[in-house]
Amino acid sequence: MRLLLGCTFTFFLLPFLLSVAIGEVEKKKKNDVYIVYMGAAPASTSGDSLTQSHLQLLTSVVQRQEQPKLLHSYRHAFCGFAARLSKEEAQAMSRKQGVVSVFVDPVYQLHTTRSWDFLDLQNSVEAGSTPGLNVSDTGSSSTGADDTIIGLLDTGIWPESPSFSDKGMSAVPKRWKGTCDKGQDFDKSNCNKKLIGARSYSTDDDDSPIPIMSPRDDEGHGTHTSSTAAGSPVTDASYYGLAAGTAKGGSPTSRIAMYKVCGGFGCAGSSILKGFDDAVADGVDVLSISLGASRFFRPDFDTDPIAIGSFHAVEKGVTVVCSAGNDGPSAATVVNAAPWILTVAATTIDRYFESDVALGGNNDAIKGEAINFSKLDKSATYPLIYGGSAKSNSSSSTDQSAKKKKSISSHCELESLDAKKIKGKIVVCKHSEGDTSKSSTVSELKDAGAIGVILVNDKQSSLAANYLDFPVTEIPLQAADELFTYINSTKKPVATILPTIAVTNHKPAPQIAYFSSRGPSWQTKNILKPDIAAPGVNILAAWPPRNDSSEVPPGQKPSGFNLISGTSMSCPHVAGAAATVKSWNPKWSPAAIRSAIMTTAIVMNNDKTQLTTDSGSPATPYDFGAGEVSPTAAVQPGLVYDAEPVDYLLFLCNYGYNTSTIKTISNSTLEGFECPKNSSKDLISNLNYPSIAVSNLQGQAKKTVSRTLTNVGAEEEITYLVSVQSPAGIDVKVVPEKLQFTKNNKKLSYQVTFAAKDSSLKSEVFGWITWSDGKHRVRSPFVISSK
Ligand SMILES: *[C@@H]1O[C@H](CO)[C@@H](O)[C@H](O)[C@H]1NC(C)=O
Ligand SMILES: *[C@@H]1O[C@H](CO)[C@@H](O)[C@H](O)[C@H]1NC(C)=O
Ligand SMILES: *[C@@H]1O[C@H](CO)[C@@H](O)[C@H](O)[C@H]1NC(C)=O
Ligand SMILES: *[C@@H]1O[C@H](CO)[C@@H](O)[C@H](O)[C@H]1NC(C)=O
Ligand SMILES: *[C@@H]1O[C@H](CO)[C@@H](O)[C@H](O)[C@H]1NC(C)=O
Ligand SMILES: *[C@@H]1O[C@H](CO)[C@@H](O)[C@H](O)[C@H]1NC(C)=O
Ligand SMILES: *[C@@H]1O[C@H](CO)[C@@H](O)[C@H](O)[C@H]1NC(C)=O
Ligand SMILES: CC(=O)N[C@H]1CO[C@H](CO)[C@@H](O)[C@@H]1O
Repeated sequence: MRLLLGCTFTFFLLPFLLSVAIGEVEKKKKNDVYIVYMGAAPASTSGDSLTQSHLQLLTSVVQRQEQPKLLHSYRHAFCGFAARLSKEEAQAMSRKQGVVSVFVDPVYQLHTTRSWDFLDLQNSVEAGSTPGLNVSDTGSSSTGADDTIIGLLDTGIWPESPSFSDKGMSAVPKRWKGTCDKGQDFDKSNCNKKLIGARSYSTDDDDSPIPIMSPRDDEGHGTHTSSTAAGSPVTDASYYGLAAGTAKGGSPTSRIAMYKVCGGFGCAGSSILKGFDDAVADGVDVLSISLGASRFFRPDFDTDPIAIGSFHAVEKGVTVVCSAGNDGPSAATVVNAAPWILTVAATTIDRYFESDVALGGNNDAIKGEAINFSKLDKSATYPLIYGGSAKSNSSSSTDQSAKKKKSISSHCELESLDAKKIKGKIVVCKHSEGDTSKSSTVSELKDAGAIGVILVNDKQSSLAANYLDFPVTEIPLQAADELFTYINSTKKPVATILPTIAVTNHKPAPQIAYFSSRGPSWQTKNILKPDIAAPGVNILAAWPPRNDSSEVPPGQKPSGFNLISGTSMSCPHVAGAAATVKSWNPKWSPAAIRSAIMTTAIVMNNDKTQLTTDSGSPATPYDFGAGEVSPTAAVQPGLVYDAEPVDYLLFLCNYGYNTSTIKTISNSTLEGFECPKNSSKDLISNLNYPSIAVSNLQGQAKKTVSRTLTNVGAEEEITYLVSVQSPAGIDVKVVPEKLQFTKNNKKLSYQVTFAAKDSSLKSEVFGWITWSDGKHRVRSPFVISSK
């Protein structure tokens, strides 16, 4: 008899119930919401009977007076539910047969850097230079591009935005099973042939008679990401004249389905799972997810709603693209790093927002970066003062604290400054990481009567912060000498802050944004993460045109576009690319689509040199994965590294899950599945991934990994040759060095052996393995680490 019943639950098999004395539990405090994850949904059972069995299971554990309630029942892509449970009930639940894991509903965060603290913004798919597909380049005559559907788990959508116009689009594909939820300020008429689905999820179990939940976007984030992924072209888009051009999504012909899983508080794991469950059942092709756990939270694969939901989505052929997080530049900060996810890092684009400082005398202007809506005169006539020269002398102090005060006054900590000295002046402040936030410092100075602020950053940032109507610009410390020399050289220094202009063709670009989360993954060093990089700095895309004073410059109308930043903005660029690849190659698996995107990525910037971070240091695959996405090249990769769901099960074996857990997690028809006896963390490197990661290579050791390539090119008989870029200290041998594909041989394997030449291997080194037929270039990064 099979021990595991997957999601189904049968009473007679259950051991007696733990008697939790629950009738007595006071109703004083609401119990936490828990997620009960029960693995794959059985193909044959109807949704309603599953919900019924979930309710039975819940009732068997909960013995309170009131009837327990399911907050959500997951029953399409996978099985489980969310409900309020006491700790004891949760423990009892986790011992039930068929239950994989029981965990407190986590709250995840959006991966945008935007916040008042930092009001740094979002940047969207660049107007004008969208890396969209030039269809005439692909050599394909198919017009399949119409019918891919991109689902987003996000904050909702502003359906009236011109980016969601369905002008010229064909009828909604017949296979679509989604719906357009009715809610506050939202109904069926808000959906069209572009926005074909919209659902929203409540985390509240109070039966509310008024449908306050609605797919309408109260935040802006979901509107921005949706239009970045698949927005229709909008001419004359700009942010108050800045970044003007045509705004369009990465796959402007794709449809959009919004699953609103986030509110002002963040994104509940229970809603995220419901979004996955519905999106898979509705029939999306690609999911774009710009949110994740905090990097300190570290849920494992069976307690992370994104890992769970995406596993089952990928099992059903849906490509899942997620943001890597905004916790860079520290190492090991990447999230959403499961090997079935395509994980996206953020880069700059070749546009930045320049707001220069003009000094009195015969000085040149100093280049600064910020967005302002100020009304300062263009001639340098405003008095200028350095915060360090404006310190207050009110309190008597010891040498020590005087010194400290001087340093904080140079950083314009308000209590250290003499308001009289700064009134009516442009104030120069140094800024370091860990200081009071820039936006707070600026608003305090503004309240104290300053007429403008020049921030001197000791850390370069590629974000143009938005200070609305107050004149502010930011310059890097390296560029500040001239400013300080000038201030020192005269009794009455004067300056002005010039209007912001958008400078394009900026070099070098792309660069890795400092905030972009970095590899390696904390879960395993044998999978290289992140996978790919895409634009995520100062991205222009659609925005709800709300009258919100923190967003609208005084005297201006609300803007239907906004500039914001984050890996949140990078993710939908890649989701758009994935939809494009899928539309030209409808039969490809999520792994093949990922491979196409990764092996065709770009690793040079527009200066024809190696990618760097935005502070100028060389970047590595731990920063950008396989490189910057190239949507056009990804359509025709030549070869792909494919993988099936069973490959991910072997990964889970090697990672440490046992056969019985894995059989519950996965499609229960895989009855014969057993974890190999030799399962080990080392064998994770053998997952047929488009990059290679090998850890623990110490001393003079060797490690061999294998890979299999599938020919997806137009020619059946074709020969590929390998070339290797090896790092110092490592011998890399590929066998064979030539792959000859034929009609009967679409798949060919090769082995790579990495040998440490001496025992002095640095913590990690990187290299590249590239297969080429003269036309296609199939490139994989690798990382070898000693630990
Ligand atoms: C399990 O996999 C089989 C074969 O791939 C498929 O036919 C079936 O629909 C899957 N069942 C579920 C519940 O995903
Ligand atoms: C698209 O590609 C074709 C052929 O390479 C080229 O002639 C055309 O100018 C390109 N169009 C755009 C908009 O880049
Ligand atoms: C600080 O000292 C200067 C002279 O050194 C004096 O003119 C000024 O009034 C003092 N300010 C305060 C707030 O005591
Ligand atoms: C300007 O003068 C201050 C002291 O008043 C000194 O610390 C600083 O190094 C000088 N800066 C330059 C660029 O001369
Ligand atoms: C914003 O305010 C203006 C004028 O106060 C008003 O006409 C407009 O309808 C408002 N827009 C929204 C979206 O509330
Ligand atoms: C498999 O792992 C789960 C979770 O760690 C554990 O509860 C279970 O007893 C294990 N099963 C076997 C057969 O080892
Ligand atoms: C592990 O065992 C499987 C059989 O279960 C075998 O095919 C495979 O070659 C083994 N791998 C290694 C690295 O020993
Ligand atoms: C984007 C923007 O409106 N920038 C403004 C910054 O301030 C100058 C005046 O100093 C305006 O002319 C710009 O338009």
